[in-house]
Amino acid sequence: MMPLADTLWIVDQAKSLGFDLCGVVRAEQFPELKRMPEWLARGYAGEMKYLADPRRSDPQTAMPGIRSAVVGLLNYNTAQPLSTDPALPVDDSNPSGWISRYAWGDDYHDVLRERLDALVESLRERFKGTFEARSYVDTGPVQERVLAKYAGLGWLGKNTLLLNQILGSFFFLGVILTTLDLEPTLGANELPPPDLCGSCRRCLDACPTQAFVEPYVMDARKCISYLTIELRGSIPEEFREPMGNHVFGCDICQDVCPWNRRAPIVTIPQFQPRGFPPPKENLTETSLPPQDESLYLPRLEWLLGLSEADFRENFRGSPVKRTKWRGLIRNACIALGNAGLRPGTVAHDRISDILERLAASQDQVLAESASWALSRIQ
Ligand code: B12
Ligand code: SF4
Ligand code: SF4
Repeated sequence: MMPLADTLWIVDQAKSLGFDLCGVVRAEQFPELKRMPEWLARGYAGEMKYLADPRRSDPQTAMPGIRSAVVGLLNYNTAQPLSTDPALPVDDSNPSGWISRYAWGDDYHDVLRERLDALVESLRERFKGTFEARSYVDTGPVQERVLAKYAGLGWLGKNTLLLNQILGSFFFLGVILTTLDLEPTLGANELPPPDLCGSCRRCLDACPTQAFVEPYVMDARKCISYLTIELRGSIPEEFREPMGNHVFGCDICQDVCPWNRRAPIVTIPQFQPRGFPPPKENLTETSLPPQDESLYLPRLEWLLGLSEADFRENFRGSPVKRTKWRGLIRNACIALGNAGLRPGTVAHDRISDILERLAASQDQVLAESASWALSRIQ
């Protein structure tokens, strides 16, 4: 095994490349991973078939010759208020949707990959000889939170996320899997950070779709993040009303977490909410009044009116592109069905027109979602 000094050097190097924290862990089958077959057998993964890859249950099989994983953590806790903040502006005649904090700016996969690749480069400069080192952000056949826990970066909370006593949970994880035999960050007799959830159960009680079947266990099929991003078909009826104004992801089980209350704010430009200038063309007296648009509380009517070309342009290099135009419009329909629009208002007339057009679409999912929204606002 390589000396501890090499591990300390890697951690320093990761921090100098902009990671908030970094830890090294041996590739082993940690206890949490043994529950994976049962979790899958219960059907909790829904359509996320890739989660059944058996390598995900045992890091020793994730890459030929693997010995260690380097885990990098990057904070995305931008300054804007939380989705649960009672002071958020509410305008029934001009309703806004909620896009998850992680998706306001540039795609985190790209931001983290760039930093991880730079770290791999420095490993190649420092460590001579042949070794393999591959960087992954979500894409590797590993469970990043479990590796991060045993790399000493935090504990797995009742909301299933990794929490850190200082940083809370609004951060991303990325890993480098390597054949280098690195000394782990935690010593042989050291345990990972303790679980500080205690008797708290705020996340469990606040989840609008009751996605937690018990503390630490999620039925992902019920999570708004899954429903708005991963699910391709129609959103099951029972979840539509609980979805509220969510159009992409959900932050509620993190927003209510006491460990996020005093978490440090980041100013990384790539994670700040994207903004768009108001459209200049084809405005009439009855058009949506032009204003600067933002991915922080975007106007639902603006989202609903985006063409496929607008979508491609606005969401290039953004996490939102994952749900595709069709997914975002489907989600905006559901959110508008929940928005309490008052009949007889100009906004109601305009939105009804767009929904009626969508209800006549050849696309079954869009047509059905728009019809549902119309049935709720008429
Ligand atoms: C699939 C996935 C999702 C799915 C499933 C979520 C989940 N909790 O697993 C969906 C789409 C819902 C999702 C949502 C989100 N995600 Co996500 N997601 C992933 C991904 C790609 C894989 C995670 C995975 O393997 N899940 C599978 C299950 C099996 O894992 P599990 O919940 O830990 O299940 C274990 C426990 O239940 C345990 N267990 C303990 N007790 C018991 C008891 C019983 C009876 C059983 C059966 C099991 C059990 O055993 C299970 C197996 O080990 C990771 C990236 C990666 N490659 O790791 C990002 C990741 C976890 N996601 C992330 C983020 C940011 C989010 C969102 C915040 C995005 C958003 N705002 O919308 C939400 C958060 C929702 C939440 N509370 O988790 C971050 C988390 C960072 C952090 N602080 O932890 C990650 C690490 C991505 C990244 N690169 O940064 N995500
Ligand atoms: S992200 Fe939202 S829907 Fe998903 S588990 Fe957390 S609170 Fe529930
Ligand atoms: S809200 Fe409470 S129970 Fe949930 S993760 Fe945070 S501390 Fe743990």
